[in-house]
Amino acid sequence: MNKKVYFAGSIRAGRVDAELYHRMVTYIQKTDTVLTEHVGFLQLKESRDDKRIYEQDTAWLREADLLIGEVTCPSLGVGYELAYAERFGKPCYLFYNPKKTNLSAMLTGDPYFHIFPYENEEEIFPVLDEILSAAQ
Ligand code: 6K6
Repeated sequence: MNKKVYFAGSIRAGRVDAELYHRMVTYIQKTDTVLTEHVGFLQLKESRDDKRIYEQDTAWLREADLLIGEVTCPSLGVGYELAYAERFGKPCYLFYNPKKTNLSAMLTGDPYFHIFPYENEEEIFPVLDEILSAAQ
């Protein structure tokens, strides 16, 4: 309860799953704090102040209790965030739909990451409950 969650999902790499991100962020916000709720916004006001984005996001990663990512849409930014979170010892829980993507071996091959393949979106929410109710 009331964990600080860094939610990671594709932005410049494509917004095909933005509605799913929105539903996941809204679900997490029922019990916990999402530091990066903008990832789930349906209308993005894209900023080009990239230095500010990098500095804010890396500060939030250091502040977060855990990272939850939806990684079906491959994103360089999300990949960077995962390596950064691992470096700072933040637990990382990753969801993806294997019917839509072949996840990188750099994630599936790294036992640090907790990876949850799903076929239907409804499978995600009970797993989120378990993740968020576990003591860190
Ligand atoms: C404003 C509102 C929504 O987005 C913006 C401006 N852009 C970004 N703001 C904050 N974080 C960002 C932005 N662009 C990328 N990121 C971070 O990288 C997010 O935390 C995502 O998890 C990840 C996405 O990387 P790309 O490579 O797909 O953009």
